[in-house]
Amino acid sequence: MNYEEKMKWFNNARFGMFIHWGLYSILGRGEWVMFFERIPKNEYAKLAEKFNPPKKFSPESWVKLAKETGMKYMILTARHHDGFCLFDSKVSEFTSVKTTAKRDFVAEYVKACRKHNMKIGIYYSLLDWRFPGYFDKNKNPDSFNKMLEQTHSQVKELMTNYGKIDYLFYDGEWIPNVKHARTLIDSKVESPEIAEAWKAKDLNKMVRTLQPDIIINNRSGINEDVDTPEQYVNPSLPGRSWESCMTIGSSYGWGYTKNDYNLKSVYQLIEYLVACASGGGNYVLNIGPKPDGSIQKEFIDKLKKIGKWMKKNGESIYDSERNPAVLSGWTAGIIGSITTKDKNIYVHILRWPGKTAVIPGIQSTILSAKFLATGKKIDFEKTIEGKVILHNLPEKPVDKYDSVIVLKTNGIKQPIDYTNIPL
Ligand code: FHN
Repeated sequence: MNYEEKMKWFNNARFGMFIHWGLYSILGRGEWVMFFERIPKNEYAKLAEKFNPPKKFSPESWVKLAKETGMKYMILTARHHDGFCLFDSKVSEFTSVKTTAKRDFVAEYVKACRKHNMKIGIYYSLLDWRFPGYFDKNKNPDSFNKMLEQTHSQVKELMTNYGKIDYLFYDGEWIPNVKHARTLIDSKVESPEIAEAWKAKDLNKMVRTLQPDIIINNRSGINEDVDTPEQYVNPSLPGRSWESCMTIGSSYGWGYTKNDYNLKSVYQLIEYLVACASGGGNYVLNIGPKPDGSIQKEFIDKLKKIGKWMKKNGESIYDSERNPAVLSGWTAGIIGSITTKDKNIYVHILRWPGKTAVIPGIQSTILSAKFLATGKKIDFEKTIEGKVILHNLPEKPVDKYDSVIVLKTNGIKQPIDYTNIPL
């Protein structure tokens, strides 16, 4: 298949689930606990003896929740920076198959995804804190090279032993004292020195040979297929695929964090989802399951509420085009955001204005206006300079979070821009 066909499922998905799960989940203080608390690797490794989710736990419970939330793909941490593998590896003893759990969770995860027609993403951290050479490549080249060998061997295992993989999410590409351009602020720049250090060209060539239709993110030092802004929304240039990944709680709480009270509201999460869809990108929301595989109740409640909203309004999110609207910024005035698809303009009213709503910048000819969730028609007028004014709206918003109104156009796409309307 050609590139556009390969990217189609990703560019239409708009919504995915990230899963950070591993030994760190036992401690409940986030996935960087080994690093931040300077836990010696041999002491940290003992956690593998306690990592033994009950037999009744299955990753299928995560997949079912993702489905109910309206998500189309998932990304599971096969191995994070701590080096512990949730898969069977011939080049490491530090895996969930060779320690107490005696389970290949990646195998169980991919099986559950396929059963529920969920696209399969694998997260793999290039770095491994257990190798001293990672922290000082020049002082300890042998150790760095052993880590590099492990990385190439394990990526090959993941691309060979688990059937068709749809998306490879590299992470942990940064190396102390090696020039690294990608930052969390700007995820769109390549890092040739990093790519060279990881032999990323060879690595990705091997990946694409084993998985010809796979999508690879931009975190091996090479841009590949997808930009990955993290904890913020920043649309890539038109024609470039992108996804914003985010935690529900604090930024370093990707792995289970027991007492993280700084959780985003459902309202905020939907606003971010709409902002991504408005910019023609995806929103990947993270869950950090507890060590037994279960997901904390407040996360389940939030996701189910988003799922209810998606059931009624998903049409305004899935397959959305990159919206040329000046209004597309998610802080656009009293209204909110606009997503577009085919002949429709979807107005996401996140801040209900009352009986009348003014939507400036609509140049297209509007044939009708209605509420997406109910189909109820709305009285509207279109002014000469491109304002759509919605009349006789209910006093209260029709949706607690985001009331979506569909403006049907005559199909002739016009730019959505209100800056040409004189003040
Ligand atoms: O260090 C990791 C972090 O633990 C988490 O996995 C995020 C998710 O994209 N990536 C790195 C921070 O940028």
